[in-house]
Amino acid sequence: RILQSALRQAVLRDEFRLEYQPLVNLADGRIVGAEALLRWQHPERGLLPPGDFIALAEDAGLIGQIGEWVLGQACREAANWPEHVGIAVNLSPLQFRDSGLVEIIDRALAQAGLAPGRLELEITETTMLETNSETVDALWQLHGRGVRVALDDFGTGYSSLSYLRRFPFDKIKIDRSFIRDLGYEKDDSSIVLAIIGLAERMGMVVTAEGVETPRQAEILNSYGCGQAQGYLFSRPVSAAVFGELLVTGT
Ligand code: G
Ligand code: G
Ligand code: MN
Ligand code: NA
Repeated sequence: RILQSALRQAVLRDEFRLEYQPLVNLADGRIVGAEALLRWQHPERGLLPPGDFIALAEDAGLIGQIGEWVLGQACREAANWPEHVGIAVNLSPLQFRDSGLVEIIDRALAQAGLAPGRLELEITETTMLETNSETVDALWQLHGRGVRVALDDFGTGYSSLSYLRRFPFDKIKIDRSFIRDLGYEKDDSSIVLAIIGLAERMGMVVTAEGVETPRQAEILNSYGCGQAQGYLFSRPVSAAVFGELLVTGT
């Protein structure tokens, strides 16, 4: 069990790291961006995944501070990459509700010297449940600056198509549970095809998550899915290794 006090110390001691998982353009396999994934370099337990401590960070009131560090670090590291390579950052519902969010993002971009169009914010459907006029306003402000907004884990939460109509989403990320049995489960193929068609007509990019096999990639490409992410291309890797992937081209 991890204690709040240990997490507080981790913030002070700067024990967090980001790993990066490539997002590839399905048609040619080229890297077009990365999703930043948070890890805690615990002094005794080693590298801990976010599932082990994000909920605790939220309960302890630390997610704002940690999330701000994530945004700053992700923007700084992305500023070293070629301009066509973007960076996606996951936002906790609590960060989303913070009235200072737009300012925090402005500052992260300015301090890193990163163009707003290279930053993408990943927001889950569950997060969208808790919207109010202020959060909606923040989304539109960020969108107005050119920051991109992605609806993450699409299809798993309380999916409401009205979100797509009311909010400025630039991208849908299809949850990996729909990708897993692609080509074997007829219903999954229908759902994935429908999401891709919907996104296309609404001018949104689609990313398929959890792509693990060449067959899944092939099917998704034939469906017209623009981007993919998953172990087939790469696991989440350190900034240094991601930099090498950018040079060698996957
Ligand atoms: O890295 P891993 O594959 O274990 O990611 C698990 C989940 O943790 C992801 O689905 C993502 O939503 C969440 N996550 C990863 N990094 C961050 C982060 O920086 N902030 C928040 N709030 N969640 C994150
Ligand atoms: O933000 P999100 O919940 O989508 O976080 C992505 C999570 O999915 C990370 O925990 C990452 O390690 C995991 N992941 C990424 N690619 C794959 C994959 O191909 N297969 C599986 N099973 N998990 C993946
Ligand atoms: Mn995500
Ligand atoms: Na996801």
